[in-house]
Amino acid sequence: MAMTPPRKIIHIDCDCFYAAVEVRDNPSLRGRPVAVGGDPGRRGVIATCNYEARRDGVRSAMPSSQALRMCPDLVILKPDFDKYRRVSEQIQTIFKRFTDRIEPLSLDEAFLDVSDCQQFHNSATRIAEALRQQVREEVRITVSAGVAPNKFLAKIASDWRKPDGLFVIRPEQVSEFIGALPVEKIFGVGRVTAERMHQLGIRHCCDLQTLSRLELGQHFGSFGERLWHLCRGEDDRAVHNNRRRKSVSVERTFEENLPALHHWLAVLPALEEALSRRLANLDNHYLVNGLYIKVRYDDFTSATCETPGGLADREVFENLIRSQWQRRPGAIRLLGIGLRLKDALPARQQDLFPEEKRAALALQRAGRS
Ligand code: DCP
Ligand code: MG
Repeated sequence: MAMTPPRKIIHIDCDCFYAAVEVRDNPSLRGRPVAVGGDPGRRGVIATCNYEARRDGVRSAMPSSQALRMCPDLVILKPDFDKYRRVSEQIQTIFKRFTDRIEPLSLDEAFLDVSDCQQFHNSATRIAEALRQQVREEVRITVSAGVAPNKFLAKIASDWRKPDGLFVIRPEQVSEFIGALPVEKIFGVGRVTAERMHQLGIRHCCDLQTLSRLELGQHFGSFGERLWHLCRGEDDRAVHNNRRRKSVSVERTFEENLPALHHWLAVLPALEEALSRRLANLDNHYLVNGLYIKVRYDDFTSATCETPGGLADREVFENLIRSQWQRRPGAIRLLGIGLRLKDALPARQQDLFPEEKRAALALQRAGRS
């Protein structure tokens, strides 16, 4: 069997992205602990913070009030998502100088497949350095990069020398690198799974490698098969350009918990309106492929309730909220609604599928209203 040469994947992740952009635009903040996030008096949380603030223990998703207690000098700024989107687009144009095989994961993160890039004699390491330098000079923020033969390892590598770092895992280094990797670094291994592994005496990927596929399946269910590959540093997922949006949703956190079903339902009109605005901003090559609601209870556990279907209709959301209340009544601090999306057929083919056409029209109406 002919062996295909290993891929050359770069994973780019901006350093404390929102905070870096804010400090860039306001030099008086340089050297001070800075966070971007919500108002501490209104249950706001930290979206991100710079490394000065991280030294005091401030972290993403921490309540802003707690962050201020840990770091009293912390400057908390309101997010400016439009600005971050513009900066993100500017970075993407730099990526496009090297390849068009780009898969953005979020505003500040992307995979690039540079296997066929002819610049720098096809050296992925030098391409990554050039990318980092061009972003630094033209956008004036720093990004960290990981270079590896696949996405899984490239993503771990970009984190390895953060901030402003580059880390390269060559194909011949994979087996040594992965063996020593703590299991917590595997994407999909959260706190609970890691704890279970520790109880089995498994701390590093080399320990996982001693388990058979069958044993991995017995301990970790459907994740077992994927784990078998990941703990060997294997990942054959391709870099998909223009990843399509899979869902669109809006949610609200309340200043006071909502204790009763009628309170839950009362929020729905405002959420629907916000969702419509979101939809209006999407191009319309999507069809609705399911509806869901999400709640977070006062003990911070979350739940979602979902139904298939193509029409984004008030009654369906109401029924989902009612079923969640039946499943578990109680006070909630957050409620969200969302739509699962799938790609629409080209307009001409829609005539062949009246159901899909109807759904597309409903989506457009929802977007306009
Ligand atoms: N973000 C957020 N809420 C979170 C995590 C992140 O709003 N819980 C936002 C703010 C970040 C951006 O997403 O700037 C990118 O997320 P990262 O996890 O990459 O975090 P940063 O880029 O801020 O920091 P790092 O230097 O660790 O990459
Ligand atoms: Mg980042």
